[in-house]
Amino acid sequence: GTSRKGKITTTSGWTCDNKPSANGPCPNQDVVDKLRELQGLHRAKPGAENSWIRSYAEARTIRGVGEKTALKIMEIINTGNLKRIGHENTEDVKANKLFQGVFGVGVKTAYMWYSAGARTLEDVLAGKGGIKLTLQQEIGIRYYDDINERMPRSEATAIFEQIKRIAIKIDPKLFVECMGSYRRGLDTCGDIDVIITRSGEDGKTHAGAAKKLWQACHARGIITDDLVMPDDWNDLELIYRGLCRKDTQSKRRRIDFLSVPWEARGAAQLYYTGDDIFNRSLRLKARKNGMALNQRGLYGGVVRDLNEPSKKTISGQLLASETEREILEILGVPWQEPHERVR
Ligand code: DCP
Ligand code: MG
Ligand code: MN
Repeated sequence: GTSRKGKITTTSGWTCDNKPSANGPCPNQDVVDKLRELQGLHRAKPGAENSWIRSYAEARTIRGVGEKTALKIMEIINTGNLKRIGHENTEDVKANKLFQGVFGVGVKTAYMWYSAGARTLEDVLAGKGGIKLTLQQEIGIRYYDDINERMPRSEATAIFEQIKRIAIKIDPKLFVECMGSYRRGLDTCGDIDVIITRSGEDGKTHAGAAKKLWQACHARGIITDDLVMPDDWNDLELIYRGLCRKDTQSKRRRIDFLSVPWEARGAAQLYYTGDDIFNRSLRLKARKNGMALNQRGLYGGVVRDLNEPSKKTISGQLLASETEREILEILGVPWQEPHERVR
């Protein structure tokens, strides 16, 4: 992928092509072969995209790919196997699924651990076959069950209310809002997605606000562990990922911070509310109309390389970014409440 650590892109760690690497043959060669087959099929279709598939959402937006095919593609990506061709519940599929439940672990690392002889998380922790863990992976294993469990909405509310109180104390002009599945009104949340910005009308920016909030949340024991730190806490746009808890008796939960400039809040809200399929369809709509949408704004006059539609030759001028409404209006999409933006 093109993702920079801590930046907003998909989280897939897809790096294999069907070439042997310096470390020997690609460990996911079977998956690559299967995806290539699919890619070949979809290239032949009008309007099909030439890009790698990273998520169910992406798979789903390829013309001709229905729910079933998309699920199969995700299955190949996530497990390295396709049930339909008789690999269900084999030892390797089970171990790979288990390992990919560790935060930050994708097909590649899971396969490495399996190849080193590990079959359980205990094996991995014991360093079987010379396995070396990053700090992030250690935390991911220590709180494996907590992290993989969705929390009740009430717990997300309780955690977010504490964070909001802290934010207002730091600076009453700070704007913090709980996004993602929470804003869409779901009754369980996989994590807590907090957007952080600050009205800049007094000439001050939000720079440094996220860092202060992060430090204060640590000091109060709300944030307990860091998983992905931003490149620079003073950046005007940054992402942080960690663990938090409601109180000392509660389970660890995943928390994400997204800090953006005030001017970009609408685009960021739209992106961070999702869901991912809704986002994907908005982006496609923008693209079809010579525009481009990302978490920073909606851009017009975007000219793309005909052979590589993902490459922009002219990056275009900003059309809207301050409010979700403006962006949807220019896109020609009727307003949808967050709870309506669902798959
Ligand atoms: N997002 C996206 N594409 C991705 C990842 C995220 O568009 N590949 C956007 C849409 C998501 C939002 O970011 O709704 C938050 O991401 P989460 O992974 O936290 O997803 P949700 O909050 O929607 O679901 P969950 O309850 O599982 O956290
Ligand atoms: Mg979420
Ligand atoms: Mn999240």
